[in-house]
Amino acid sequence: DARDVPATADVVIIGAGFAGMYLLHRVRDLGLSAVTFEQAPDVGGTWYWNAYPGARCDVESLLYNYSWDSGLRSDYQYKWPERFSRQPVILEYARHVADRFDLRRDIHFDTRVNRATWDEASRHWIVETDRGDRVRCRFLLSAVGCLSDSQVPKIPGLKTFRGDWYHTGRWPHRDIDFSGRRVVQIGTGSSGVQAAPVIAETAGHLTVLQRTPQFCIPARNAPLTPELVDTSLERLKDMMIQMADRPTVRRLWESFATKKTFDDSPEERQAYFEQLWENAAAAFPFGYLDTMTDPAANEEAAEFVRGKIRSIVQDPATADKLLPSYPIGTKRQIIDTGYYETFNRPNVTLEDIRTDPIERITPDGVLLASGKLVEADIIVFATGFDAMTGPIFRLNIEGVDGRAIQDAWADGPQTYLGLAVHGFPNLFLLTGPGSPSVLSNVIQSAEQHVDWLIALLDHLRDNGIDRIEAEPDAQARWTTYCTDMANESLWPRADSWYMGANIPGKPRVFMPYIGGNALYQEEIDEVAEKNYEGFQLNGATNVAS
Ligand code: NA7
Repeated sequence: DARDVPATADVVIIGAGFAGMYLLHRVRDLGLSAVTFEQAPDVGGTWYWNAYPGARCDVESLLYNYSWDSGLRSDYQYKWPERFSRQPVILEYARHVADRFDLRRDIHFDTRVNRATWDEASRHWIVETDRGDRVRCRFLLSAVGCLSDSQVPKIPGLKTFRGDWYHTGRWPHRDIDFSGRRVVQIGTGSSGVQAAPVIAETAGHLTVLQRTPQFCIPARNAPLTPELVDTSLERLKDMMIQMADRPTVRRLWESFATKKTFDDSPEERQAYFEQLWENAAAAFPFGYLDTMTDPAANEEAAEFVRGKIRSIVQDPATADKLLPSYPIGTKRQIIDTGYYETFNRPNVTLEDIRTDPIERITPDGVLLASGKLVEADIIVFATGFDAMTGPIFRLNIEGVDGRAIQDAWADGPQTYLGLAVHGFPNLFLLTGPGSPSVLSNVIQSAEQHVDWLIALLDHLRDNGIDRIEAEPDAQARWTTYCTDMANESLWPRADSWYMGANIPGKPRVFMPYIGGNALYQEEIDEVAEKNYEGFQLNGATNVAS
């Protein structure tokens, strides 16, 4: 094999997105040997795969980048072209980081890990790939991301379709020409809401098939002029501080708001919602302290947005179909650029497939239960991901006594700190279930996990410890704690991917930690300070490597 994959390493890292790249950099600094496998032909993770039209980050560019290298951050500060970066810009940034820190020499691209087996005798993981590689390592570090297992729903007849079809999360890296063509888009999450306005610009006709209407808040994207950078940095300063240094923030929503919904008079409330509509973007549901906890308060915010939809969309029947009914903020908050306006175009139609579901796909398009055939040259699946657990299951991890992680998590994911799993020693999950990653700026979450993990690896080495495993009690306590915290809020009330609700048969468990990065930092630091309380640390009885 000319690929030169070492047979042993201290660490195997899976994934070269933003979590994996930083991890590789730090692991090397520690003087440990690392092998990184990446299924894509390049770095970037999510930002490699989601190359669909309109793909854009919903966190501001000035926040959505690494903070661990001040030179890197300041070099880029005035380079981000827009307030919210487009996918190619972020991918370019990831490539720059890989080159700047010479990461590529330890990354094996186009290589998917398809098996990882714990060997108790030697206290090693044995990692295998689809290219026939086999590496023994002490620590297995998964940086596979939360939204990387794209899902094309099992709709009968897709194979018979005569046109082309694509999933937003596996978009080809070439131009797809929509001009004059009949496009059917299935799905109206963040991806669908970004894609539809862009596809509609050139398509002959676009039909959006909507299962659940969504609340979208205007992104207010804009070019980042030097002046805007300066004012934005001033505006975001608090947020940067809150994320890093404000452990007094006990809950995510407390970082943004100071007052409750009914503290304001109806007129004050209306005026405040207008302000949030103009400025808040994804923070809209956190404008008041109680939007995410009190159903009546939530309904005020929701009804305000419904009013906006009614006023933007000209055809009342279409506007009606677009009105969401779940508590606002409990599905991932979507920010948009011209989504509702798109339905005012003459070449765009909305079909409500909740009332008239998809029957099957035919050679000519999508057939609905009513017998209506929506003709298509191209089908775009913006149907999302098997979130959080999907990418981990695809690794086929077998822990102590050959137990598969799928079996350990049959009733939903159980972790300690969102990082470790009982029965799977020396395995760490970056941005895993039970961590704040998907309810935060995921780059910050990844940095938080990497920094903590690097300190741990250092500690283990210094103390000659070659086996670390989450204790079952600590894991049970953490899982219950996360669930209880979520149940204080309205989050579990929506059928969201946070709940596993988008995947047929997936256990309905609220997977993320909703406390936010600051509280979480406090908690994981405390565990470290107490000599990694909740972990079983074994002495080096068998240092075989
Ligand atoms: P999402 O947010 O999971 O959205 C997927 C969309 O596809 C959503 O509208 C789903 O409707 C719809 N969907 C999923 N399966 C089907 C089937 N079988 N039939 C019809 N419609 C379906 O994924 P995105 O890629 O948009 O965004 C993922 C995250 O990336 C996002 O939250 C940000 O964090 C970035 P549903 O609402 O389930 O009824």
